[in-house]
Amino acid sequence: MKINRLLFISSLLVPLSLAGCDRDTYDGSVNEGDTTDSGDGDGDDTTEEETGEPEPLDNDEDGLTNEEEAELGTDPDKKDSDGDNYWDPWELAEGTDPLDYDSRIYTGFWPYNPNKDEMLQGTWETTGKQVGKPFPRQSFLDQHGDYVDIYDFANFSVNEAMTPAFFIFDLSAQWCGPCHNVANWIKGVDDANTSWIQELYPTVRDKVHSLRIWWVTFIVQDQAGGAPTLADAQSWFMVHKDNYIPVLVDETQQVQDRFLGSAFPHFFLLDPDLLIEYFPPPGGGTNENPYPAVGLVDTLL
Ligand SMILES: [Ca+2]
Ligand SMILES: [Ca+2]
Ligand SMILES: [Ca+2]
Repeated sequence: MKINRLLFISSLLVPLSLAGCDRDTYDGSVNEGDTTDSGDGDGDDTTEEETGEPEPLDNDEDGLTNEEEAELGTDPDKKDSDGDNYWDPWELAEGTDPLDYDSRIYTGFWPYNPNKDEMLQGTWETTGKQVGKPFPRQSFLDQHGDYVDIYDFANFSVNEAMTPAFFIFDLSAQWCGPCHNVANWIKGVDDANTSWIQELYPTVRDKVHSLRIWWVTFIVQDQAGGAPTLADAQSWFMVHKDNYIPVLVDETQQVQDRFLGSAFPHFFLLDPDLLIEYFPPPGGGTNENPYPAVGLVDTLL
């Protein structure tokens, strides 16, 4: 079974890598697909040309015309007028101020995916641990107190390889010592509790910090084993501060109820579209590879 899954992941990697070249990306080409018609309209008899009406200019190709930007006061030559990583039209859509860096969609600078409504929409009814099942579209409270739509992370590709990032979901509990050790390891601590993890999975830290992979920590239980709150994410972030890692609160414990394995910490993989890529079988860990999903990140992603 494990070999089959490995082959499955390997077979996916090539087409996904190739697809990444054409896929919408976060850093400036998201709307290229939408603006191609106006950009290459010279050779085409477009409706506008037939009726003699010129295409409205959109210098920065952010989706807002120069005229609209003049009215709004945003920069017609910058997709992101205030430099907070969020394009002007995204901020208008989400109700933040495109001219104020401190008013931004996510305090944590998480990505924003303007195409998320077009993705396969997972629900709690349709999701599952089987390969290919979509993770539910849900907003979770993060360590900064923002509700984060998990689908905003989909198909994110600003890493050096320009391939969309896979996900490793980490289900941790506040009371769980090994969970805290893993969080320390990822952020870069080398001590007696973390060095063995680094030896087993030497490339994973760098893959997280170069955005090759999204490491997403779900706090699914508080110190007493009950439902977690914002305070748990905040204290987790204070202790294990790593700005690359969203710390999400499983307030309703639905993530735990649907996805917890046989022990904490528990890890599974999702592809860039948030479809289950690998879910470890019960008792799948070994001394050589106690966290098989982390092992796959190390060897394959
Ligand atoms: Ca514009
Ligand atoms: Ca603009
Ligand atoms: Ca902005």
